[in-house]
Amino acid sequence: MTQDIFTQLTNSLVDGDPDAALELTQQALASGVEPMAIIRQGLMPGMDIVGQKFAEGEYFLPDLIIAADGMKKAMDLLEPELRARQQSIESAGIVVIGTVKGDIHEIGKSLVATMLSANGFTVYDLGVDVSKDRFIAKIKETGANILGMSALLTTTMTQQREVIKALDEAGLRKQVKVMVGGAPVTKSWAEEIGADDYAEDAMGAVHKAKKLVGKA
Ligand code: B12
Repeated sequence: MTQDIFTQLTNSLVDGDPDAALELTQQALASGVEPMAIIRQGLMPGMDIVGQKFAEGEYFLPDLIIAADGMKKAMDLLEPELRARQQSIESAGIVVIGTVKGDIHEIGKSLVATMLSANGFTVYDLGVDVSKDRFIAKIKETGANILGMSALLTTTMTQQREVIKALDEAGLRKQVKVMVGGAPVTKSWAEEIGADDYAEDAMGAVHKAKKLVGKA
């Protein structure tokens, strides 16, 4: 039964039916399926298939947009549920997060932001297409001790390096631990650009962030 709803959720994104994605998410929550399982086992496989079909030339940009719409509708429902399931006592740290300049992919970044905030971090989400100056200004303003940067395109990953350089130049590099992520980002890329860590997914990001501030 649960596997069945996961498959249907995956198909709703692949078939470009955002209303079905929303309805199935509602159904899954109502029947007690954990929100993180809905994301991991239902929605993310759908986005992966859509991405693959796009890369192979079978799907086009409108297909990506419709799938993203379905995922976002589902996430709007899931985010409050994710938050409600975690209790935070003291702030684990202050995080500034955003998707780098030139890149408008927001779903993964927002999921990481939600999970960090659900796990006790104070999170300032700058959204997408964030310039290095905006990252720097927000870190100065908030006294953040973690910076999270998302990049989904091989052409925008390089912005992560630029922001790290700018942090150095602004004398902020010692104050903030830098975490990078996004589909094309790897551990070796993180090392190459001098980031402190990388995580493959939102739960990994929470674990790594806690480690970076000595709370894990
Ligand atoms: C949805 C989507 C879009 C939507 C985005 C809508 C939105 N509001 O976000 C739209 C339609 C706008 C879009 C546009 C484009 N896209 Co697009 N898109 C995707 C798609 C299908 C899914 C991305 C997604 O949301 N995944 C689900 C989330 C939950 O996963 P995630 O983002 O990977 O995030 C997880 C981890 O990476 C990690 N993570 C993410 N961020 C961070 C940050 C930190 C700090 C940490 C620690 C971890 C972390 O944790 C997250 C949660 O688990 C991917 C394919 C794919 N499978 O990735 C292509 C993909 C990323 N897009 C691609 C392309 C080419 C484009 C366009 C250039 C297409 C075009 N010709 O215009 C444009 C670029 C626009 C721009 N300037 O940014 C390519 C990139 C190829 C490359 N290697 O560079 C991909 C890989 C598709 C493909 N296979 O070809 N896209």
